[in-house]
Amino acid sequence: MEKWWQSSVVYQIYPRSFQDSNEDGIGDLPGIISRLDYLAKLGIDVIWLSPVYQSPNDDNGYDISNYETILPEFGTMSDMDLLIVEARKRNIRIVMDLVVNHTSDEHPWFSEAKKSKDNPYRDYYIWRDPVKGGAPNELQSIFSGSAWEFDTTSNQYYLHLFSKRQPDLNWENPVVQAEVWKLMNFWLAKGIGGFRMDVIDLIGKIPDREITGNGPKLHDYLQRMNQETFGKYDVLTVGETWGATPEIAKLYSNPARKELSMVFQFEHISLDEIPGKSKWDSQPLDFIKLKEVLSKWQTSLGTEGWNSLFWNNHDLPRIISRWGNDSPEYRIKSGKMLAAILHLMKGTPYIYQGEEIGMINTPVSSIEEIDDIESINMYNERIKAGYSKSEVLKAINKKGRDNARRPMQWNKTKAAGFSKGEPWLSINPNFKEINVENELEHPDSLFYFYQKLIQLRKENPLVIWGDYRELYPNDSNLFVYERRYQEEIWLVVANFYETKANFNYKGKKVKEILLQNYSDASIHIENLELRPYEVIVYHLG
Ligand code: TEU
Ligand code: CA
Repeated sequence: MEKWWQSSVVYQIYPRSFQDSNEDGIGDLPGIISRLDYLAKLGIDVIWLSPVYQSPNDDNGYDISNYETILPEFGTMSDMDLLIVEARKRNIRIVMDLVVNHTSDEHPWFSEAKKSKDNPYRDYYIWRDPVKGGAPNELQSIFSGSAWEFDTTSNQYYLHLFSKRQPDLNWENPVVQAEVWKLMNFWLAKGIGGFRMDVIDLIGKIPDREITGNGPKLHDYLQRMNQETFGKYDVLTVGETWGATPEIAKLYSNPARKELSMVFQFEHISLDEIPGKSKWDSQPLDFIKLKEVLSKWQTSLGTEGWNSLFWNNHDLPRIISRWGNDSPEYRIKSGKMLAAILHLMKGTPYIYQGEEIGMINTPVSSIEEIDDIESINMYNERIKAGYSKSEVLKAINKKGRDNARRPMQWNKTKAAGFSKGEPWLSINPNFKEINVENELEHPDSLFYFYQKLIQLRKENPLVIWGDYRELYPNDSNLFVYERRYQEEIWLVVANFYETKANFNYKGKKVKEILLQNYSDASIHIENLELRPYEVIVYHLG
């Protein structure tokens, strides 16, 4: 059965950096409301809103201290209600970020829990006695250092897979589960469009066996969650699932299992990491492998699962800087090429704010310019371990999360139209060239290219349902695939690099060119020379 979210395009908003409305330099809900017409013009169907709940902002909202109130910096609950209504008027649904692997250490549950071993909230979290005078085991935090923090009041350790201000909830406790169902139902009753579930693959953890991802009880919990909460609604649920293989993705998203709508998995986007090391240890992208991985996900789910399509989010560097080319000459060309490859695949595409106008990374020259806790903790750890400042900064400039979190560039006025005050995080100095206003003035812009891709998806069932077949898998420049649906065949031919590349195709003739990033693409596919980052979409027949 077809679901609305299978033909939708999602736009992710990082509220702190989208649009400020009251000159405090922090993006907010009224700011988002004022930009809904812009998003409607782009053509998206869903907004995934990164967390806007009460939070001390140790991890910018991914540390929640009250799930049912809005952080005053972002506005009020009536602003939130208005956002839901105003978005709906434009056929846009709001998907909330559900962060329930952990809470903030300022959540009342944790304030109570740490009071004493017999506090009624103690079992909301994961506490263990010291072992041989130290941490219970070797589990590491994703934000550097041990995942165990010692609590002097009770002489026990608590678990935190992220910062020590993000204690992990104890999902084995049924009372914790009931609390989560309750807060989810609170939001569902407001008419939201669903949930994006932060690190949901970690909730089935067994810390004593050092199992974190894909724990044995994970899918039981999700089936129960579905039953107790969103199963009664027609909503989109997407799990952030770092360690998913296609087989695991089917467990999450096979409709017959009644868990989630889709996975958001990272196999393709982790390919420039040295295997077994961290995201900070980069290796050049293996392009053949990238094609293999993306193609594998296209063909392996069938009707037993659904996948997300993305290059970017608030944790990842900007894709044009990463795998495209962010020089003035090729920024737009490579951005269009990357967009076309992704958006003409099967799955639900996600656009991260600023991606549609080709925003790029913002290199820094000192750690003082960085806000992100993950980067700062890693910096301190590596400096202690003897790395040089310059090599650590190099890694941060390549992979650091602030690259995605600099304010949205709306126009060429002060602070890029993001705020009339001093932005909470500095703006990329390129905002006079790269901004929304500029994009909207030029018919050839990246914005209109994304708009066109969304329109193609809306108007052609082939993009949503068509079979996928990769061609020339071993070509070291070209990404080529075809989509087939009923009698229709589309052929996507992309040159991933700056060097020219030849393409020779024998078979069907070209009916028309559906999309291109140069203005004079050739229809002679039997012998084609692709220019730098050229992408052409052919309708064959
Ligand atoms: O991310 C999980 C996660 O493992 C990554 O953020 C990781 O830290 C790294 O940046 C990958 O490049 C989710 C959220 O998306 C992230 O923003 C939160 O910090 C994290 O969970 C904790 O809630
Ligand atoms: Ca504000």
